[in-house]
Amino acid sequence: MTTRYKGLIERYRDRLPVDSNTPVVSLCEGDTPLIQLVNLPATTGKSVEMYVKFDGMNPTGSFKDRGMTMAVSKAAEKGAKAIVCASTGNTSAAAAAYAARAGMTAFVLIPEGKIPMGKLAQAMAHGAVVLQIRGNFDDGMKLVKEVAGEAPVEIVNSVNPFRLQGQKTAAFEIVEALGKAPDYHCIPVGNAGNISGYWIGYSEACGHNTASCTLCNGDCPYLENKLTESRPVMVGYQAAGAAPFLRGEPVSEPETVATAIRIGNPQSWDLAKAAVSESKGWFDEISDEELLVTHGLLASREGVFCEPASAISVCGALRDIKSGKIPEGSVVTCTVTGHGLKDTDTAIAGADPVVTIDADLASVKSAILNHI
Ligand code: AN7
Repeated sequence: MTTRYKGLIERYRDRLPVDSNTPVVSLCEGDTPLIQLVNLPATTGKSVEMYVKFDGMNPTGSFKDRGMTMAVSKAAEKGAKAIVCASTGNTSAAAAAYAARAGMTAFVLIPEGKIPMGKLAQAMAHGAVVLQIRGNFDDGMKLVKEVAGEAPVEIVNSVNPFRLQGQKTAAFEIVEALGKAPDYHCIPVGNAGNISGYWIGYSEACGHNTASCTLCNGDCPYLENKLTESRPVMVGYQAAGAAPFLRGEPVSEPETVATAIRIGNPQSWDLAKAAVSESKGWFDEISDEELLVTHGLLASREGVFCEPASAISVCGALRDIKSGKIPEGSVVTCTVTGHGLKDTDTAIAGADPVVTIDADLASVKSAILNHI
């Protein structure tokens, strides 16, 4: 028997809407590390168990691969020849890679000048048709929904329900790794697909065994096959300049250094609101300054190099642990959504400068002694 890991569709086939007719398009996504933080939790002065689900370790460097393997496999099942998405960068990278593998054309709409080079390079290298629009993500999303009615292209943004089906598997992996659900799950919120996907996953993992479940109305298909007994409290963090859930309405000119979540009109509004209210969780906002500090600390104190948007979950969790909103003794998981190599410009701008010295022993020695 081969033990080679073949991606999340094969791993969770019995919990996903696929059958023997579905041509599985996979890059062995999923099965990402759940890394316990060993240095940062102590900075809160409280005792908690804190983990990051490092989904930046997926094949294209973000959690989007989980949804994209499902969306592109289902598009292939329908015989689609082309896919389309709007993106702040990571969805376009994932769409481009999975389309390349499936022999499809990917059309990606990105906001001009607002995605980091790593993500642009991915879309271009995988052969997507990159359409840079003079507008933001929300403008692109609107156009994608319109064009899908006029041209033979399959939308692979998270308005495509298969995306959330793939993304729910991260919750299964966390429950399996911990042997139970965490007490709190903290996550960045942009277009609000991922928080919605996690809630589906955590709910299915425990057979929706809570009184009021908007997902299944008490008729969970997995009740007989539970992985755990409880669901976590869901906490969604937004960048302060792009925080429609805090404002209670769409934001027309979202702005943040965390370009991945520079989104003002989240498509999964209702699902995300339901996840937070059903779990008795909350949304909160984080300033660019705060999230950049945590972005630096995750890399320099924990060895976890993520992109700025991804640090917001850990930043918010640390703040809420310190204030006691998340109680001492809790098991807290934070999704770290994308890899740091996606956005090296922001990382370099925030790090200590490179030291340039002459190529001789005395210079190297004195440089070392200066830093000890
Ligand atoms: C690193 O790529 O929307 O709340 O177009 O890339 O599910 O949207 C990216 C979103 C968090 C927010 N962290 O997740 C896109 C896009 C990273 C991201 C989010 C994104 P959602």
